[in-house]
Amino acid sequence: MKKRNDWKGVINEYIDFLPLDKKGSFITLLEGNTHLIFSEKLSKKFNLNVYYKFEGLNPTGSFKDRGMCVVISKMIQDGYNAVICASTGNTAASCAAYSAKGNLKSFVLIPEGKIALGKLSQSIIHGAKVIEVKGNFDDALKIVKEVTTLFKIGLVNSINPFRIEGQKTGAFEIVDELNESPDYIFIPVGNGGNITSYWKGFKEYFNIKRIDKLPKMYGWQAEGAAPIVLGKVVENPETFATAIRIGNPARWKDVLNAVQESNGKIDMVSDEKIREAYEILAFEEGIFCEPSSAASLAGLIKANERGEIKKGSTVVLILTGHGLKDPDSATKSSNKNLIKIDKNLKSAIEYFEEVEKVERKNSY
Ligand code: AN7
Repeated sequence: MKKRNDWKGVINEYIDFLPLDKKGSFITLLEGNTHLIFSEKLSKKFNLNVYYKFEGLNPTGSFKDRGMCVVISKMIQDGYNAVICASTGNTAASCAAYSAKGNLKSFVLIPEGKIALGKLSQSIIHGAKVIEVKGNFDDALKIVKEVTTLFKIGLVNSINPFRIEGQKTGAFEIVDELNESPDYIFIPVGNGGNITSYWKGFKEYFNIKRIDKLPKMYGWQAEGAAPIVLGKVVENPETFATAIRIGNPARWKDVLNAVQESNGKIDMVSDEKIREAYEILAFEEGIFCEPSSAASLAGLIKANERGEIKKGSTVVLILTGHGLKDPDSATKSSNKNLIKIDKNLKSAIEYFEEVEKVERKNSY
């Protein structure tokens, strides 16, 4: 496994697998090399080997950085000086940061009032023009596609294949660390760019015989935004996992292809179950991911309850974004842990003794 201090970012590490001009210059914030954290608790509980790939550890706090460094580098090599995307927040934040580094102008279209605060603040501070659309992500993406046919502004959503190329490096890293393919990948699905990318990455490693088996891809949508599971566009998607609040996924066919080819599954989990998984990760594992990322764990719990996962298997859950992106969800979820006391020792003593029932020291 590579040490962090000599990691050069996903482009330099995996250039032989990327369709970029090797002699050109690259934009990198040293993305990738995220932790693969073994879960003793879940492994024991489920009789599996469970790992979390914590993508919240990327430079802007989500997996989007893997694809964004590649697509921004490509845009610069192709002579663009402005880029645009529609976003539920993380693509926008990543686009803003890499554009800042690459001296590109960036425009991000977001659904008004429906993106997490951290993501909005990132987009603003990195200098993107943040355009709020009175509609949802799907409306914003439609506008972006049309704008890029009219103006010389590069489209950096995951319909751009260079995004997929960069994001597939997540699969390479898992194999490089485990030295084999896991049996299952559990991953949240919004537009389906990431599941498409992971599947492409595993297949490429399989084709060069770096691995001799392929994982089953299990993709998870939120119940209120599950067009692929339901087999029809959802006009008004709703979920507290705002990152995957998408009703008409851009990579729909590729998602179906990944799950069918891999003998996996596309399924959905309720907001209640996503919230439970989000809390388990934070309370029991010490991992703070954003709500959408917890769909991976909610999915594993559901699939395991149904007996779909073979005991002893190695399972990797992709935790796509950092919990600090969405402070509101965290404080709302855990407000029972927020205690108020008066400014005197008496009320502190009352709290520790009567509420928490902490034992007094003998010497006291
Ligand atoms: C944390 O930022 O679509 O299935 O515009 O931010 O590849 O879309 C975000 C998606 C999962 C779903 N987890 O990935 C956007 C955007 C997090 C995300 C997804 C997103 P895809």
